[in-house]
Amino acid sequence: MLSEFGRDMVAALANRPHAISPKYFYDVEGSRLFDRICELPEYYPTRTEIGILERSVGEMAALAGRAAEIVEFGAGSLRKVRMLLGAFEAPARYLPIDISGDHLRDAAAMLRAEFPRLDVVPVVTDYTQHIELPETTGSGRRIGFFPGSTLGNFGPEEALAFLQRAAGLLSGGALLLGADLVKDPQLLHAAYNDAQGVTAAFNLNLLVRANRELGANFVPAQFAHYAFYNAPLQRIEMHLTSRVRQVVALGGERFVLEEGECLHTENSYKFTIDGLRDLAVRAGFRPGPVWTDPQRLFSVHWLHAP
Ligand code: AVJ
Repeated sequence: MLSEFGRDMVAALANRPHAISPKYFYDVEGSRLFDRICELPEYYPTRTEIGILERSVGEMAALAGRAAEIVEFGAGSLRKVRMLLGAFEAPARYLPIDISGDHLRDAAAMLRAEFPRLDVVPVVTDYTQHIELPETTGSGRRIGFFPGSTLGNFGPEEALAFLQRAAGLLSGGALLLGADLVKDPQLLHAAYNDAQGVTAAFNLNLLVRANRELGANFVPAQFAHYAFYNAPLQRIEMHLTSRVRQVVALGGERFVLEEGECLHTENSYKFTIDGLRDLAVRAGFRPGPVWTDPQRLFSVHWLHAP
């Protein structure tokens, strides 16, 4: 029996164009490589968003009010949410949503130790699907937190559908959303083609994971990391390009990859501030303040959920 990853990888190899969800990047090694990406000189989003939060978390805290419940979509590193938990007035609950149960348990334990008065309620689920949350405590507003521009992994329709569901879950509260901005293509290109090759290793690790977890026989050295900015579609595309004609065995089937054929592994959409606010309005939010850095590389949006 193949896992969801197995079924999606078989479908990716069987269908043309070959494409798979970027959610499969994040096994233990993939998460470690992503943490290294966030430290790279070329990868500006993480440090820029942290700078924005540092400067403006006081204003965000005032908007959130007392005893807020923070719902984080995809609990990656705790660094950013710690900033909110430290600045908000007596936050009541933290509900991190993540597909990795192990990761969530570790994160929950750390935060309980650091914030003894905080009720930490991990929710193990795939936030790209339907989400069920426990009842609110009714003490304060429910504030969603979706940093890092992870929204950019969704296509326009999926992003709209996600935001519509988030608006429903957060009704009466708000969503605090990080969105990477459209900018000079050279800066975007460099951020996904770093000199140390960490992004390449992150992309290729998908094949290593498939070999280990699915018994596939990918030879990572026979694939090239290929990332470029598709300006008309406002997105970075990441692919793994077959360097030679090769045959891959997976789940009892064999798939031919021609020389130069691509497996599309990620889209990372970039936004304009107005484009993001329009999208939020269509999803049922009422846009509030937007914060950016002086170079306008990245944006953080307060979106009221009526
Ligand atoms: C986690 C989806 C925001 O799109 O920049 C980083 C993932 N991929 N380098 C991004 C990623 C390659 C990242 N997100």
